[in-house]
Amino acid sequence: MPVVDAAWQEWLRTNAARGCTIDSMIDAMVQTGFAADAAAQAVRGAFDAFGVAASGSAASPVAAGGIEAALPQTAPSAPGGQRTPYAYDGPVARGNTIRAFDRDVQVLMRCERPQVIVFANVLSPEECEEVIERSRHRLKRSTIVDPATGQEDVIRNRTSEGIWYQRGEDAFIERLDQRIASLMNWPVENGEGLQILHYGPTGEYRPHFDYFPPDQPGSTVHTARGGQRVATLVIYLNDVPDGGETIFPEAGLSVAAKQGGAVYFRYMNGQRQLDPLTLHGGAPVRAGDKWIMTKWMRERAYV
Ligand code: PD2
Ligand code: ZN
Repeated sequence: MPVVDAAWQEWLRTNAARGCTIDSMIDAMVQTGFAADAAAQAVRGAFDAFGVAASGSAASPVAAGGIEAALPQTAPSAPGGQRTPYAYDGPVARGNTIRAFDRDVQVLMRCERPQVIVFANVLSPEECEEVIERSRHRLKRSTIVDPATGQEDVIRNRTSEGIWYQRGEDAFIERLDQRIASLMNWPVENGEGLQILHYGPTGEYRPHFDYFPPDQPGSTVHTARGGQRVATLVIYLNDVPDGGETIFPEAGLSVAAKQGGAVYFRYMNGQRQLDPLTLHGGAPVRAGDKWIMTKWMRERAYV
């Protein structure tokens, strides 16, 4: 089930302020997968929190002038006013083994809706160790993009520390960039720099979308360079003894963190539709710690 994250908070605030009715907002949330009681609680909470006078049912006029109640704007999980179902396509090669630049990578699992592919052997154990050792002393508390402003903030939904490597920063990073681009079958210049994240015990990343919500004003800051994100590859740099899976709550899917393995998911297709089924998160680490390396690909060159 979806969660009332920062994007939903913003949606609740804006639509309450626009004069939408409680009932119409609850309906919109239920249509995107919320349980009715959870939606009712979130909407009533928003009217209380933002001090907006509630306008009752969808049939009642909203304002003193008798104006019809505004309809809620598109919900965060139905991006861009998308009416037709998401059309699944994808660039990743077929087959059980994929030659990715300088390495043979095994395919362990493919899911069609959402499009998720699990790989083994993307990095060798030695390469994983090298990335961890290079990064260990440079970690900073992770930030997240505030959808309203586009600014990067430390937010409690993500309890991890991280660093970024510029694309092609040195020969080692460049080789990894090339291998990943080859595996994702997307131009290397469309990739953001690699991000390394470390989660300690209990560390987690609550469910979110990796694409920038088109309806949020803050997204334009991020899509100005390279356009929208289209796909993600999360590579696991160590084995996590318990917890720390990458979860896809809408698909009922979870991927365990195994050293050198990776999970790929694609959320923007060739028609520029966005796939809300790619809601995903990092489950709490229950034992040990968790290191990942993430590559986000854009629609155009990210320069
Ligand atoms: O740590 C993860 O498994 C994870 C899950 C979902 C990381 C990210 N998203 C991310 O960095 O976007
Ligand atoms: Zn993510």
